[in-house]
Amino acid sequence: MVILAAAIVGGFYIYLDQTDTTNEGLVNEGGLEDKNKIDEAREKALALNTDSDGDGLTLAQEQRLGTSDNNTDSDDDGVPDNADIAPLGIGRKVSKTLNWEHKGKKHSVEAYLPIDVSDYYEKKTRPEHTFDSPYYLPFIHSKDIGIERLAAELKTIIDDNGSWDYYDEVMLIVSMVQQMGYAKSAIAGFDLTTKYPMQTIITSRGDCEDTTVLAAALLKKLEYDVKLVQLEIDGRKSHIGIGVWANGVKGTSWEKGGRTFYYVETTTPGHQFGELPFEWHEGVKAILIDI
Ligand SMILES: [Ca+2]
Ligand SMILES: [Ca+2]
Ligand SMILES: [Ca+2]
Ligand SMILES: [Ca+2]
Repeated sequence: MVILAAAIVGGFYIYLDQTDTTNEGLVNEGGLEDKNKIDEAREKALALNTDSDGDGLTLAQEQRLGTSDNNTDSDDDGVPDNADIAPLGIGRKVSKTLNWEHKGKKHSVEAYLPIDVSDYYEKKTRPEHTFDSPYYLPFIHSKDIGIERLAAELKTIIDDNGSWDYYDEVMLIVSMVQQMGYAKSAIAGFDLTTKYPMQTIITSRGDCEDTTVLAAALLKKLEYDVKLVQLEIDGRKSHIGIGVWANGVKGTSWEKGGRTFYYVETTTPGHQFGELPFEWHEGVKAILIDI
């Protein structure tokens, strides 16, 4: 016999379709379903509010953007999801042609510069300037898709010129940087506002610190053993260049960690591997900075 009954529980009517007098099973079944649904909704809401990858965007925000909550940089361009104006890698890009001469030959590369990446480096807060390794590392090792592609283009030029030796390879990269227009004070000093490599490429100019950071970043990406060389006269830090590991070259060098590093100037065209500009020959002290 089927008994239909209604009861008021907590102000709501619950209709009971009973097939036996105990009706216990059916009442519990309906209540359990509702409870499960509520729990499910609550869990979903909580999950939407979590930030599993810790990039500052919740799952709900990542879903709206189309990014992943298990990846802080969903399009792998070096810009975190929460700072990326094109987080899915479909942003605009500008191209910059870099022309220079090396070993009597003209070279040209088209630098790929995504706007979302340059925007990020433009807005990025800079650390307080110090003359040491921890300060320079973020500038040189920043994962920057524009610089990575430029390094790959330079590697192709090197590979296509099978007859070049180690010094020619290093100087192909350095001479590209040397031949960029440089800020007026390039050789005279620097302004303590370090540019990220991408910014120096975009403006194609910088002081000695900017060109040194750019050259070091490109050489490092191509796995050359490089240090920064901070030059001091009378205790005053006046100029900066790079030191590149080599054996038995003529020129100015210093020892560090059992290896010899030769000075390489990054600002002015024409300076060769191991050539310290004459301005820095008298009473100069060099500090080699690991990068
Ligand atoms: Ca997240
Ligand atoms: Ca993310
Ligand atoms: Ca990104
Ligand atoms: Ca992006």
